[in-house]
Amino acid sequence: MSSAKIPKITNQEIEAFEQDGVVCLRGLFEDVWLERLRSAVDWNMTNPGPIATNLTQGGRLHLDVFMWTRNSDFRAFVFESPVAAIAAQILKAEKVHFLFDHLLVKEPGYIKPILWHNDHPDWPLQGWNMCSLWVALDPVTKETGGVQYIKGSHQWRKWLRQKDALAEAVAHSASLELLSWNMAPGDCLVHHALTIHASSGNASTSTRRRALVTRWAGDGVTYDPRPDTFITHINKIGVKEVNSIHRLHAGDSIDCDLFPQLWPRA
Ligand SMILES: O=C(O)CCC(=O)C(=O)O
Repeated sequence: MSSAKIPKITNQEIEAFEQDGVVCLRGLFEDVWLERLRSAVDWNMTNPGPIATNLTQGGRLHLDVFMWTRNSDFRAFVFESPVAAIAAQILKAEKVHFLFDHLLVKEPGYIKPILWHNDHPDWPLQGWNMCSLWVALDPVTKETGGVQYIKGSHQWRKWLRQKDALAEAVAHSASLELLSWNMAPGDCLVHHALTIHASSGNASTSTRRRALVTRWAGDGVTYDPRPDTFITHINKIGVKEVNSIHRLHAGDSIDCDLFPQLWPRA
């Protein structure tokens, strides 16, 4: 059991998440966590995992996933910080499973946008109660590549991938309301797995944009090993936890070592 203080998410914040598909929660993570994560990010950028992505276009983009299986600081954040308790409150869940962590570093000058999409299509899961917690490790503005969301778009229940031309067309429809926030380090966005979102590159010449995203499933989520999800390249991460997912069948609950249940805490 962790000694981390558990922040109370208000009913208003939970309602904003349910209605808008995203909410910005302020100042939830103490500096000690942020410092620990920034050091872990530095480590990860010089020791990327087997399915990390590094692109250089102007500046550098560094993406990695499942760092918790290889690094004790990322693991401590997931298992011991308040993230699981926050996800449980937002999803009003009796229990939550951790899905994976996802690091997105946009260095100054990186120009390529992340196009409109939502997250669920890439996950080998079925169910409604899934969200991501996007934690800012730097000050974030639209200029440095902050995320923008289409308000209420989770309610459309559409799956959109970045490659779908439809996603761009939909996002540019004049009648839609976009949501975005300037953020301080330690602020956190929580978005539903079906909320459509995008971000620009990092136009700053000096400010980094490091974000750690953790992805969560609440009640009623089941396994759905569709071939067009991350399940197709999961073996490449080469860690023992992966074996556990291969014992699941379509429709099973997601109790396995790769998706540990972290709320309630053991
Ligand atoms: O960090 C970004 O710019 C995009 C984040 C994103 O697409 C996600 O968290 O699903």
